[in-house]
Amino acid sequence: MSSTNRLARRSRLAHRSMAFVLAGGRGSRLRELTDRRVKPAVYFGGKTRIIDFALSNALNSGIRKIAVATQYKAHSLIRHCQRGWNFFRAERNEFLDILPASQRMNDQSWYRGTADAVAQNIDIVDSYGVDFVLILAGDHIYKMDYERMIEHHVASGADVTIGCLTVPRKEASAFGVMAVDANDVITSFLEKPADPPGTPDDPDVTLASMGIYVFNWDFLRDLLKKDAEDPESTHDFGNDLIPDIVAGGKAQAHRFEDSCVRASTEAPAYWRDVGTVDAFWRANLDLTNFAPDLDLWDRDWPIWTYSESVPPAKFIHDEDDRRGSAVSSLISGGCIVSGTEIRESLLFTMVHTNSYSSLDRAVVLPHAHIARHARLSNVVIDRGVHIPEGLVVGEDAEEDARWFRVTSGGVTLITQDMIDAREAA
Ligand code: ADQ
Ligand code: ADP
Repeated sequence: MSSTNRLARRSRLAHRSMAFVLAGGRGSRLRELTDRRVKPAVYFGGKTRIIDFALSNALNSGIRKIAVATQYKAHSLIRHCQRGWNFFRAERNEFLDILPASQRMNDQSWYRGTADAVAQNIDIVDSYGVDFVLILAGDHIYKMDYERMIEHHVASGADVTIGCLTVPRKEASAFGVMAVDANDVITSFLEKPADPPGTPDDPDVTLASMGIYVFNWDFLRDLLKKDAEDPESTHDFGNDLIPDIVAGGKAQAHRFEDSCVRASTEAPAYWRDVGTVDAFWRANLDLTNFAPDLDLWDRDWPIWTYSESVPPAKFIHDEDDRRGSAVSSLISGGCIVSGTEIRESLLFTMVHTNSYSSLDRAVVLPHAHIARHARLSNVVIDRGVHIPEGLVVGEDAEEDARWFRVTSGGVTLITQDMIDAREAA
């Protein structure tokens, strides 16, 4: 096929597809960070939120029809999508539709599982008039060209195509894991097995599902209708639908390496589940590396978001001529760094720090305020927290654990409720 024809065919495939983003799960391992917002709405990378990665991948892949299913603590997520993801043109049948649980016609108002979140919206998906449905999770950090996955799906003629990556065997019990034949057709699938098997080539790694799927909509619609009637089913893709297809149909594995968008040709394929406070802290701070594996600077694959209109970050000397400074750090717009020394840290939008304070390996979410003489290291500070004058965190683990959430990896999570409890004591 000539390259012009190939391009034409590709752009038609994206045009004939929609992305259905599952954004309803809580993400309880992020602890207090998800007390008020669902995991996809959690901030990541200085300006963006976790869901922006899946949404941007869809947009950059040419997909202009997106539905986001929400239920748990959805206000923050819905507001973010309304503010930041409103540039689609309805005149060209482009949109981002938010589908909260509880507004559908039957009495089952809550989504019972991931498949049920789609099943309860069958009539809406029908109205989009698409041939292919790409099911995504709203809670992973990666860059991927989904159109390549859809191409692979069409070329192989599979019933479902599942995005997959290799993960260390000892981490694989959090995933659906699969075995494949020479053509990467899936021969067996186990959802979150206690003792995941290794691959034939390497006993220490496992081929794991990314929880993203491409279906022909006609096929998926029939499957969802059957599943809805099944009293044994938990109405979940990984638990119920995928194992059934593997047993009775054709499920194709699509390797993430084949369609990931890399920071450079030598860079590793980057995919992270920032599902724990430790992983969240680490992945944010990795962006301060000299050459981060996740490239947020790539103008060919931007991560779109809602961003507040704020002035540039400002660094000022205090009255004793101590320099407000930041090295090996990312400082977002609207920040004011006044006489604070900041090292290997990431400050989100509109953070304000005061004199005689220091921050080391700190991830500070938007609108936090750090008063004078605070010394904080290895911390995650929630949105809008007011750190009181003189607070020291990261030097005495026992004292930290009295008031704050200290993880097994030695990171301290600080929320306003914890600060309030400490002040009240
Ligand atoms: P899990 O990671 O356990 O496994 P799951 O809890 O099913 O994923 O959530 C998948 C996505 O759906 C998440 O984005 C979540 O927010 C959302 N979600 C969960 N329940 C929902 C509901 N009732 N309504 C709307 N959205 C909901 C899955 C697969 C595994 C695979 C991993 C990869 O089942 O096979 O390996 O993802 O992370
Ligand atoms: P944003 O969406 O701006 O990121 P958050 O994620 O921090 O805001 O908050 C999510 C939801 O929790 C919003 O509905 C917000 O109004 C609410 N909320 C934030 N802080 C508090 C609080 N201290 N008490 C009660 N509700 C709060």
